[in-house]
Amino acid sequence: FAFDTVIHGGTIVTATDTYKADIGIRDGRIAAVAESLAGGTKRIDATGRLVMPGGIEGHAHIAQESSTKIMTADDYYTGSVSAAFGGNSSFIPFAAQHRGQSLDDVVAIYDERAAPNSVIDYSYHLIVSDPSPEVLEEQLPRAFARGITSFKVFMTYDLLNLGDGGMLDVLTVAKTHGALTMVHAENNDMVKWMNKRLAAKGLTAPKYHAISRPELAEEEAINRAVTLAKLVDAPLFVVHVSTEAGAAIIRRETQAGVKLFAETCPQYLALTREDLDRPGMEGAKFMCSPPVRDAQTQEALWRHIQAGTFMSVSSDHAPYRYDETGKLFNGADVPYPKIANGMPGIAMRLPWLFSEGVVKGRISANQFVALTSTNAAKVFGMARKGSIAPGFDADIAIWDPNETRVVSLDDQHDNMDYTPFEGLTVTGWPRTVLNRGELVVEERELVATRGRGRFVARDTVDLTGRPGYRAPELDPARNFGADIAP
Ligand code: DUC
Ligand code: ZN
Ligand code: ZN
Ligand code: ZN
Repeated sequence: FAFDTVIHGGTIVTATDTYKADIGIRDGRIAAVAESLAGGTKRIDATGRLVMPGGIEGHAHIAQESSTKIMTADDYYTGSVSAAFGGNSSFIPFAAQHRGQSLDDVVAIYDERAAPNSVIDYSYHLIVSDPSPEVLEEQLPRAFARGITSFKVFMTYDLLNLGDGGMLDVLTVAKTHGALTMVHAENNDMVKWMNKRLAAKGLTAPKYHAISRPELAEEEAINRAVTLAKLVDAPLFVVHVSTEAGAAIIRRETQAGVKLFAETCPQYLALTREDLDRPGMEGAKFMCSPPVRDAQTQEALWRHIQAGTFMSVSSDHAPYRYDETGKLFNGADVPYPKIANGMPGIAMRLPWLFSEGVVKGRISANQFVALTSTNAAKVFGMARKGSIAPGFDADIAIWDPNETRVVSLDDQHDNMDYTPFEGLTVTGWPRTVLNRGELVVEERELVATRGRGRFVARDTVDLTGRPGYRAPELDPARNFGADIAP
């Protein structure tokens, strides 16, 4: 047996097991996992280290223009480098359609942005903002056929939200092809009404952003999104859940068999609305949508992570610098609705979750792997990624579980001028990351060449354990006289 690389002496952690073994890699894949492996053109000593599947970042905004034309600070080079330093070996950013644009053009634009630049494997979730008949009947199926098997829709923002009918159309097309619809669930009219009331009182500082997007706006929209998905018995993924009430809906309906998935993000566990209450515009650094909430919500979201309500914890990396290219694009002293929503964090997702989750005893190391890699591989259709076993891609992160550092901007390796995690103490850091057997980061030095990452054509969503829900009127077995089931 000839191996290109052998990782020896480490403790392997997967979503189900923890054990000491060596890993033999050949032609980019894991060829053997055994107690002791000789050989290897390159041998990596992992003594005292944890050897885990590389993270799969399922939610990031990279080289993406917002609907109001503000470009993220990270392109596919800096974004993928930052992801790799954060222990990720692949990621799935969004490819965003602006209204009037064909999805074929959108995919071509993002291919140009990603292919020459990414240092790790990548795919896209398509953001659909304009579900015209051509989009629904031709372009979405074409995107699906080339392995883009998930689509994000919005229930908020005037330039993005589809309305309930548009959502039903997208859900139905996705269902027909085995694709997955992701949803940003906040009630648009509730937010706009709050904005109007706050503006009338002159309350426009960044801290009012958190007030303007009430927890009830998320709860209502999650309930509505799940109800729409039930009508057509389509799978649904609720992104960036930030409330206890929202998580409770996910839990209840998942247990009832609905084809439902959800994530939350470190910012909802680490930050509160008090972080927006800073002098001047500083609070803008902590603005994201949905907004960060309070300590009670943090505890509730942790309980839902422990109980398995969330299938993943994603970064929602949305990097807008604290300058005129990003947060202050519309001016240095503008009301909060004119400030870009989002914060960076792709390099902190895994270290932060490991430190707060595994080191502090809230979750096991196996749960950590499930939440950061294995479940994303299953739900987003990356069958060869997300585990350590013969036949899988050699996507591996080697961690020092004992290294303790205070978080700084230098650790991020992104193109940002701040990190919202600055000053937190984090124990457990990824040191070496491989993607398809190639070193991307070695002992916290970048060794990959620009553009080595490859597009991953994805499979369909794994719906194991989710029988679904049949609306009686759309259930052919009930035969109410008009079969219009999608
Ligand atoms: N939604 C996201 O997913 N990220 C940033 C802002 C937003 O509205
Ligand atoms: Zn060995
Ligand atoms: Zn969103
Ligand atoms: Zn996002």
